[in-house]
Amino acid sequence: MLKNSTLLLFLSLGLLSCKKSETRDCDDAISLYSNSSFPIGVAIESYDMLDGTRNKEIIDRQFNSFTPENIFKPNSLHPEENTFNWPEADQMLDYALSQNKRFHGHTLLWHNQLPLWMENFQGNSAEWEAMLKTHIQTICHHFKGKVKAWDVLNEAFNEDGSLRNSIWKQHIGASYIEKAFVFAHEADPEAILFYNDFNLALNDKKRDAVVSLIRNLKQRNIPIHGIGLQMHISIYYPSNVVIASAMKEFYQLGLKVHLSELDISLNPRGLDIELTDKLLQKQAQKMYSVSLLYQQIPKAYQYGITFWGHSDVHSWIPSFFGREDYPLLFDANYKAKPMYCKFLESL
Ligand code: 9MR
Repeated sequence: MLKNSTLLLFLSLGLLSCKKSETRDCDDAISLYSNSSFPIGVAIESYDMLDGTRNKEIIDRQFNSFTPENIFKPNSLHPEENTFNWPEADQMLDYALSQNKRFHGHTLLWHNQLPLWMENFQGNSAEWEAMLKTHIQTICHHFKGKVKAWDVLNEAFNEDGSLRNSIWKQHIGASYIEKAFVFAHEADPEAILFYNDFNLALNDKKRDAVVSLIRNLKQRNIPIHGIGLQMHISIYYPSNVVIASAMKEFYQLGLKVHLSELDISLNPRGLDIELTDKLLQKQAQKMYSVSLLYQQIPKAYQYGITFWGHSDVHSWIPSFFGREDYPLLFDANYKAKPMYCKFLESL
C-alpha cells in the first residue's frame, strides 16, 4: 500500500502534468524574482556587471541572488600561500550588495580549480589541517557579514558513493569534512553553510552516501545548514518523481535546499541535433515541473533556485562537453526562451 506522503506526491505530479503545457508568449521586461516567493539566483562572472550590456540588464532585472561562477574558487581567491586576491571578488560582492542581491559564496573547498601551491603543499597532517584552517578562515573573515552563505565543500563524493580521494582526504583523512564546516562556522557563526554536489537526484548511491554523511554530522552537532543540489539535468532525466523525493529527503534532514546550478540540457548524449520548438517546449515543461515541485517543499527550507548562467552563450556545457546545447533561460541573442516563460508562469 502506498504511504500517504507517497500518494500525495504522485497526485501532485499528476496535477503538474495536467496543467497547461502550451507556453504563452512572455515579456522579459518582467522580473522573475519580483514575481517569486523564493530567491532566484544566477552564476555570474565579472564581465556580467559591465555597464550598458545586455548581461547586466538581465542579471539586475531577473535575479536577486548572485553566485560567483569562478572568482571565489581557491585558485582565484588564494593564488599563493601567503597571498589572497581580494580586489575582483570585493568588486563583485560590493556590486551585488549595492543592488540588494544576496551573495552566495562558491566554493571554499573543491578538488578542482586549486592553486598549484596548495596541490603541492608539503607537510604532515597537522600542517595540512592548519593550512586548511587558514584558507577557510581568512576567506570567511574577509567576507564576514556580506557573504551570507557558503558552499563550504563541493563534490566530495564519487558516483559510486565512495569519498573522493582529494588532496584533503589524502592528507587529513575523511575528518577534513567536519573540520571544514567547523572552521567556517568559527570564522562566521552567522553564515549558512552548504554541501554542494551534482547527480544527487539521479544517483541513489551517491545520494545515500551524502545523506548518511549529513546525518552523521548533524548527530554530532557539526554546523551544516544546507544542501546544494546542483541540478545539471536534462529534458530526459532525472524524472520529476526522483527530483521531488531527493528534495524531500534532504529537507527532512533539516537542511535548506538550494537548487544551486540549474541548467537543462537538450542534448545530454551529444548528438547532432536540430534545435526544434518541440525540444524547447520540453525544456520549458521540465523547468515548470521542477519549479512547482520546489515550491511544494516547506517555505523554511526553500533557499532558492540558482541558474548556472543566464544565456546559452555563456553556458559551461557546450565547451566542457564539446557538444551543441542550449541549457539556459535566454538564447544566444539574449531573448527569453520558452523555458523562461514557463518558469515565470510557475511562480
Ligand atoms: O561554470 C564553471 C566553468 O566556467 C569552469 O570552467 C569550471 C571549471 O571546472 O567550473 C564550472 O562550474 C562548476 C561549479 O563550480 C561546480 N559544479 C560544476 C560546475 C560546472 O562544471
